[in-house]
Amino acid sequence: MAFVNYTTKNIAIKIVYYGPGLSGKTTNLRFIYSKMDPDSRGDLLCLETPLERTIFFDLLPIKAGLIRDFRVHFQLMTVPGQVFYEASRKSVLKGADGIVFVADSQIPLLDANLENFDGLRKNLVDFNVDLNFIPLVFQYNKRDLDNLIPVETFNSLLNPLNLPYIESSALNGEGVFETLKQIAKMTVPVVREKIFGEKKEPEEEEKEKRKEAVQKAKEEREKVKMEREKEKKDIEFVGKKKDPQIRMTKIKFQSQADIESQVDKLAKEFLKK
Ligand SMILES: Nc1nc2c(ncn2[C@@H]2O[C@H](COP(=O)(O)OP(=O)(O)O)[C@@H](O)[C@H]2O)c(=O)[nH]1
Ligand SMILES: [Mg+2]
Repeated sequence: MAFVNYTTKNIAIKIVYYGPGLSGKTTNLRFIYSKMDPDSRGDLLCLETPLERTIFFDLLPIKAGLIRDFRVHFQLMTVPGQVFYEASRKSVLKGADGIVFVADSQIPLLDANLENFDGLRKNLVDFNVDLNFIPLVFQYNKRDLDNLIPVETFNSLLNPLNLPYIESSALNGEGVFETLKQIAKMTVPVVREKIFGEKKEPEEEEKEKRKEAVQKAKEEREKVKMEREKEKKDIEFVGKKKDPQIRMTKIKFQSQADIESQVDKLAKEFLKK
């Protein structure tokens, strides 16, 4: 749920970039950072916890427009990708107002995308959030590469509700701002409703329709998963590129509980600026 400061008249909206490891979430934030006026954005923060392996996730605060006479800030956050960081993924997800699902379009990564998406759904259930009703945008990333998962496949497996999807090449900046605009467009009215008015429950019929569509996609995903288990190949990732122009501020956290409170604190600090 968005933070509101009634005294300074600021609203912070949390957008989480979710998706499997190396799908391009950080690349999205880096591109946004590099293209935005320093007055309209904060530092790109890179958060790490000293677990067995260092994990990173990123936070980029940006300013954008008004809701009534409240200034709107978006907190763009990424989640750590590795399978064993489910707990960290969950704490980043807590209180998300909108989600961008960044899928990796490389064919060998279809399973990773599907698994990660199922994980997203499960993690939200624990916060009593239904993925069918939270603002959600799909970004099918790495479209500049060869050997791609067709958009139709993605849509039938992940996107039975026909939500907005963007074909992107985050590395080249293609589709990055389009994605951000789309998720902002979907999230702002929901936040506005939550803060300034009654939240309208979707009609029962609409609820049922969405549930059915989602169930069908789930069954299809299971089928694809089973087929692909049989033909698992080695996965090749594209090489990491460092962008020397981007300065990242690193913050170390001591524990899982710390992550949540630190993220909250950072969000509130940015509201004062
Ligand atoms: N070819 C290509 N590579 C990309 C694209 N987006 C990200 N990458 C690369 O994929 C790797 C992982 O990206 P990163 O943003 O760190 O993934 P994250 O784990 O989701 O944060 C990096 O080497 C990126 O340069 C893209 O659109 N096309
Ligand atoms: Mg990352």
